[in-house]
Amino acid sequence: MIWNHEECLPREKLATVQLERLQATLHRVYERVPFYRRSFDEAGVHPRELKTLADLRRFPFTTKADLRDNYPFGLFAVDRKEVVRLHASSGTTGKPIVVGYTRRDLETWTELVARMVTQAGVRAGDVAQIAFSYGLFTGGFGLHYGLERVGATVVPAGGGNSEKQIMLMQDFGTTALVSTPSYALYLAEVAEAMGVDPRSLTVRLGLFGGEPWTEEMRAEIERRWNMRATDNYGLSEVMGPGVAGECEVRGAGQHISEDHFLVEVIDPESGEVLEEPGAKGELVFTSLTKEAFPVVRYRTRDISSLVHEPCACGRTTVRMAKVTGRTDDMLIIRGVNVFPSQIESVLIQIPELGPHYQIIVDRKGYLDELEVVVELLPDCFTDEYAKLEELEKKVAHRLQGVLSLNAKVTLASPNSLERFQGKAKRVIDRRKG
Ligand code: DLL
Repeated sequence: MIWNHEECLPREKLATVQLERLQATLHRVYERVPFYRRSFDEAGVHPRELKTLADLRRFPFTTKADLRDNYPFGLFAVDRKEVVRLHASSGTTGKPIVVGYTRRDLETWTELVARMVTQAGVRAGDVAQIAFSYGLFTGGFGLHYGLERVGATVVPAGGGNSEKQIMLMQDFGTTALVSTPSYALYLAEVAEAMGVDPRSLTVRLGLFGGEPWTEEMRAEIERRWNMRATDNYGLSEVMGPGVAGECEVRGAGQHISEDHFLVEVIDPESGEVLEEPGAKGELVFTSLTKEAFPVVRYRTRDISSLVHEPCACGRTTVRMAKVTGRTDDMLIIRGVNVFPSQIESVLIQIPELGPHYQIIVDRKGYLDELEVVVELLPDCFTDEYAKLEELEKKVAHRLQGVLSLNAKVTLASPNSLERFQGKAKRVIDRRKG
């Protein structure tokens, strides 16, 4: 089912719409936001010089540091009085990144989330339990209004209260769970500990996003819940959830709402736009319809690639492949680039291990050390030292195969590692500071 015919515009028509909106956005920020005027002037470009979509390359990037430097409202393109909602996400320093929405922005957001949840398979009459926190994080409120718009019965459970989440699922007949993928796995554990088999619940669909996850983790969630787990992507700076989401075609990737967000993939080192179809690089977004907080060439630091072939679902928008990590969470350990998602995909394939783990990076002398602490499944827990040692060796060997790096593996007893109700914080880098 398609929510809005604009998801299926012929590509030439879409390009026309994008160009018009892009020109309007550039003029708008140049006139209204001193930061953009300055940065365009410094780069020697003016909005009127943008004649084609490709001309956007001549315009400068915007980074998280620019957002931080203009904290809190410096990048707003409307008077603060027109802003009816604020959200925030973590910055690189103590202060968060603040984003604002006008009434029309909230309407656009609602429509884009309605699109996204429809393409994932939510229908009127579904009972959608939102286990994202409602607050400055865009997850809770962002999903909420779009789900209501499609006619789902929304259960605004919020983050945390895990046992209660399970009870609500049982009593309300929840059919769709909305959360981070790691919380979905945790909730399965909580249910099991309560003596409830998650597979026996009515949850048939998961809408997961907010953090990177692997295909292996998807398979694990689907197995434990007997549900279809879908991925959706967004970031506060660009809007929140609803930037992109998977359709019902398995493995197709996430359709980007290109009539509202122009996407580029760049080489994170050189900043050059990568033209080859399927090239992997950093996603860069320009908003096309936002009023309060437009962004021009915002560098997401998220690594992905684009799929341009037409999708069997009929939508004409490009799709993004699963995000494999961020340029800034990439760990460099003894000169080797390591993405936490690589480690996860190894761990999750080893049947004795549970889905909870921690990556600790430290420096001993001049040498970086990688330690992976991972929980054993309760059934595989033993106090036979030799068996544990053998398993640790096996895990280390598999990690070596994927990372080309020796890792110290520590098996932890079941339920000993910290659990997260929002985004999991799995990397501890002790080399910093
Ligand atoms: O996490 C928005 C969101 C909420 C998306 C709920 C989906 C569902 P931020 O807190 O600003 O916004 O964090 C954005 O999270 O740049 C990615 O690095 C990461 N991220 C978000 N969704 C995904 C995903 C929300 N599906 C940052 N896969 C982004 C991988 C994701 N990473």
